[in-house]
Amino acid sequence: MANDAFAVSDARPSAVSNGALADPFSPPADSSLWRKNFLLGAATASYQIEGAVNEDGRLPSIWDTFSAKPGKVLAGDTGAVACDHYHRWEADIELLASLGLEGYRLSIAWPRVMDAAGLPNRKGLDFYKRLLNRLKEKGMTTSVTLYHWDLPQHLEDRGGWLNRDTAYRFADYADLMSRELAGTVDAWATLNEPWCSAYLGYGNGHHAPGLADGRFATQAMHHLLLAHGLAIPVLRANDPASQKGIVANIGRGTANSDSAADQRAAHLFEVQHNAWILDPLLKGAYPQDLFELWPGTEPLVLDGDMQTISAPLDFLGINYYFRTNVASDGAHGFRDVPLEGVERTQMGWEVHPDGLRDLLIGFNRTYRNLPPIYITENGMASDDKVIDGHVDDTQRISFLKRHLAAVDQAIKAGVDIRGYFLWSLMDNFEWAFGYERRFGVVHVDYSTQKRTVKRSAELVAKFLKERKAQA
Ligand code: IFM
Repeated sequence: MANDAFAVSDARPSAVSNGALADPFSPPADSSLWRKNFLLGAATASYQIEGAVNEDGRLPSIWDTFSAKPGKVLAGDTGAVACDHYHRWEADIELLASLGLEGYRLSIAWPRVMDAAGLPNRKGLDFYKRLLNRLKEKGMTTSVTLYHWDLPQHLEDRGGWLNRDTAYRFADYADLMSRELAGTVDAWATLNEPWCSAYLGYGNGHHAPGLADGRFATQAMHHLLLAHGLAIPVLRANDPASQKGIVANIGRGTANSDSAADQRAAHLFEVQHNAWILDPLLKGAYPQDLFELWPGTEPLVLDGDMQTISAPLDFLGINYYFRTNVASDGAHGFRDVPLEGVERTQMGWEVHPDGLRDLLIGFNRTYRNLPPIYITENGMASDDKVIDGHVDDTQRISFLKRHLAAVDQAIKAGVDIRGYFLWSLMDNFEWAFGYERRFGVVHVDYSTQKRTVKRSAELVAKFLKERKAQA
């Protein structure tokens, strides 16, 4: 790891004056995290953990197809088995509950619950019913994402997100799920990270379905957002007591210099990463700067679409991981200028908690109608090893502590943030990086499926126990 600045010092137990060990995770006494109504949970996603891709009538998804193609995923890994959560879900929920986590964010595999004719697949539905019922028995707050990238392959065969019809099929799927699962879901998120679905899936081909054309990216985005907008009233009608929202991954772009060109480059980075999604949702229009950055990529938008897309939300889910330092590319765009000597994770992503704080505060200024926020993902990958039955993930402990401090700072600056989900509950299939990159607070040995609670999870559990015990 090219990283001397890696600040683990506050993540290691150190002697304090009375001889006790300082807790390297516990937030300071004045942190908003001590508020009992600040939800702390963990997140996962269907294709990344479930496995059982051919069981009980599940249809193929675009990720089954994509990961089967040589060279698309590191080491040729696929989600065929993953964490075998489809069979081990009961033990996994016990583990989640044993950590004292209060919320669980999961996603539903669309190809598991609906057939190609749009009819329900009972066996798939029953899996999620059992899962959600058990979570509720455990007193867990449940956050369910309808689409975390595993589009049924039969829909991709008809154009996927380039086909407007997929948005209507998504609304049908949302209808089925909210009729079947109403009462067990506290929060519905329509989409996870439409930026990744559109840009990585259709813009540069790094993700399924692997298409690479800028015009595809913007059109796919429009249909994804339309799908979201069509689903919201359906979810409201079928499950009025629950919260409805969407999850966006946001990126911090900083300028490599004070020059106007580099400042503009950083602005454009954030336009394509954040405003591309948040402006249509919260302002009902695409940012015009986007089409200066990507000329000729305006999507086909029909009358009424933007109104559908900008229907009010109960919450906005925010996923944050890193910052990107950029400079002008000398034309209309930006280029990455990776900084030297900064702390990075196993993904090579720069650790930059201030980026999360600054973006949250900025959104609160830019969008007058910004709904309450949940941090629906935050975490990091490290090459964790089990040694004598333990995983001492010191960098993650420090990472989480610093990002939670950034969340606290944003709350103190007036942003309405209601909770935080660790990404991820357990190591899992990290998309194009397969199983090499470990994001979990629980380690998974993929040869035995043994779960080992990492030190980070132990410390989160300790904090939650202390918080619960407070008057
Ligand atoms: O693993 C992913 C997750 O599926 C979506 N958000 C980012 C995570 C880390 O890359």
